[in-house]
Amino acid sequence: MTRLASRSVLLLIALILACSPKQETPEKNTVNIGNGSLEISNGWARPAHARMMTAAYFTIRNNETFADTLLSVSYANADDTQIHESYEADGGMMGMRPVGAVPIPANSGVELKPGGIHVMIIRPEMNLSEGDSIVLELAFSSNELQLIRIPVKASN
Ligand SMILES: [Cu+2]
Repeated sequence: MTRLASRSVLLLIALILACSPKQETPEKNTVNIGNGSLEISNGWARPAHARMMTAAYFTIRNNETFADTLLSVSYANADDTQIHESYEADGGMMGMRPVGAVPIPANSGVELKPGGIHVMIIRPEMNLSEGDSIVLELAFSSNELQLIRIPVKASN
């Protein structure tokens, strides 16, 4: 094998490893940011087939005396990740729509949950099965980026 070809094989292996949900940097499901001023806990994501859609949830507690904002959430192994809110449309039908950001008031918290604000994972590359875990990257206005690892399960 030429040197270039062996490099290509190594690159391919690295790409395969990078795409596996279980090979990402392990992070805890409960994280404290900035001496515990911001706490993220109780995260989970629903199982999904590859290329479909699913939702993820977690609780954010802000122990600071100033407000914060969840600017965005991303899952690396999906086409897109959006923050959505559920709402009751005309006729009592439930719909959902993207929200730009989620305010987290001082000394308060926000719970992302079914029927409320949630993270929409759009077209994951692989099946997300019960027992798997995924890493989400959260961006806050007060901090740069925070990784959390959350389990995949059918209900909380
Ligand atoms: Cu949604």
